[in-house]
Amino acid sequence: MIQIFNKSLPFSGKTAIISNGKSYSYAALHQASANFAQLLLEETDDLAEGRVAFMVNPGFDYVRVQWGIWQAGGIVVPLCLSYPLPSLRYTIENSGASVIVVSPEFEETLKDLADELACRLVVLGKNDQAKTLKALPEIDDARGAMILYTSGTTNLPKGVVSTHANLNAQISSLIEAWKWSSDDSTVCVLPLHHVHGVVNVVSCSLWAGASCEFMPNFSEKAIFDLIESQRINVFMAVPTIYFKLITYWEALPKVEQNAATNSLAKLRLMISGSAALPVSVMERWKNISTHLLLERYGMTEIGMALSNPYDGPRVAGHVGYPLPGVSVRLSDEGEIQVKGATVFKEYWNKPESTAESFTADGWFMTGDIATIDELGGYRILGRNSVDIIKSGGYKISALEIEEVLRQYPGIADCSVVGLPNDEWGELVAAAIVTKNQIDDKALHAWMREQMPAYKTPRKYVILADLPRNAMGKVTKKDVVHLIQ
Ligand code: MCA
Ligand code: AMP
Repeated sequence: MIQIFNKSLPFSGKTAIISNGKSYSYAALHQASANFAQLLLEETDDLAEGRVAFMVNPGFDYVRVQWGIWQAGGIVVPLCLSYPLPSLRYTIENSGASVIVVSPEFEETLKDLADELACRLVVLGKNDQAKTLKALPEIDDARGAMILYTSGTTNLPKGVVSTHANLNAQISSLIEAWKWSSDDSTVCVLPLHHVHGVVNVVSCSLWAGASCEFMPNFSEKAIFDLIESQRINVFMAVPTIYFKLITYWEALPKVEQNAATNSLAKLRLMISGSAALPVSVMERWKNISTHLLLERYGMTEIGMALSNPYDGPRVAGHVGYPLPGVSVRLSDEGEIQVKGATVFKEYWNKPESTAESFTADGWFMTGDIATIDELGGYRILGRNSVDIIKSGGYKISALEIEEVLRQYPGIADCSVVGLPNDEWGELVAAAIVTKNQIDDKALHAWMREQMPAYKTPRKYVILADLPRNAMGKVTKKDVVHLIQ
């Protein structure tokens, strides 16, 4: 049986999920996900690692679909809700999904694509009633469970395949390190096509028998209201979100600031990750909330690897120590390398990329550069690729954006870089060399149709030529200086 399902069985009477103003018990989740598995098994006894892509709103529906796919033996491929059609098409085609599940409002978006690719289209609330009642298949831990797409040093995102064993190891490590229990309650404000939201928040809370509330859209006010209602005691977010919460709190009248601070102080745990937490954000948040944020480090391919201690001292600018069950080392060049049951199985259909990302003795090469202090604590210094940008906690490939930009009429050459930015970590910016006059607004609007908003450049600077080294290679550090 799926571990997370199994682990949560003793909590059947408790609230598992709060979404759209409704509470759902674990029993309701068990029942609804088993029903969804039956629907997927109408024409087969086992999905046998078939991919099921789903574009489903955060909340009870998302989890019942996710658990249903797992129980039917399939691999979940969550789609980003803000993706424009070309990005959705890429993910669905690349993963070879044979079934697409949508919340009703996404039916129109994906109907034609489902037809074209001969995928079965399941619309929640419309054609999602199971007609069969079969024994659910036995799921071996070694089976693929999830494919998440991550941008890397290639121009197109790669699918990271994690097995059930990988997810079980990732979740149980965090349950132990951060002392999750069934007394906890949290809120998910993060997107559900990445590890931070899917594993750290939703899966950990449900594995522990805690409750998880969902917020459909990010809203500073809604987060403060929820914290003041004292319905949650654990909160996780990316540094950009803490920056936004600080800005919001600073604009509140004094009496509301005090009320917010009092409620924040009652939380058990506040965590930051997915991108470097600036020391200034950590200090300002400590003054506002009384919490010294627990910063941790992870990656789609490995889940979480390093974490500041739950009980011991948390050091600003440091990401702490290896998590339970995770082995971490630094190469001679200072690269973080990781081994253990949490490490993913493979890049989907990319055996060469998979092989290239491991050392000969089986350690995953993260591409992040760090140092270790005398106590064994890690501090991230940067990345070994200038082509990877982190903005708002999202990993973005400069090469992917350059590839798209080059297709725009009038662009002769381009170079995409990340500019340091207090709020977003890095801001995506493009230096472009043009053949004729280009209207920035039209270019930006076109880019928004090609890729999700978080990937599109926020600044375009026209240069006569791109700076290059003696070998003719564009020197991105110089691009940053030229357009900053
Ligand atoms: C959005 N906007 C941006 C960016 N994103 N501007 C500059 N840079 C950006 N990156 C603009 C939009 O275009 C819009 O402006 C305005 O901000 C609001 O857009 P919206 O999409 O509504 O943004 P938001 O809802 O305020 O989102 C901010 C956010 C979001 C909540 C911080 O970026 C977010 O959810 N980030 C978390 C990503 C995440 O979960 N990463 C974890 C990856 P306009 O209206 O003018 O267009 S997993 C991972 O990294 C590993 C495993 C790990 O360690 O966790
Ligand atoms: P992703 O591929 O979206 O899973 O992003 C993983 C990357 O996020 C890592 O390789 C790091 O570069 C970065 N990252 C995650 N957590 C931290 C952190 N606490 N400090 C600095 N970088 C981080």
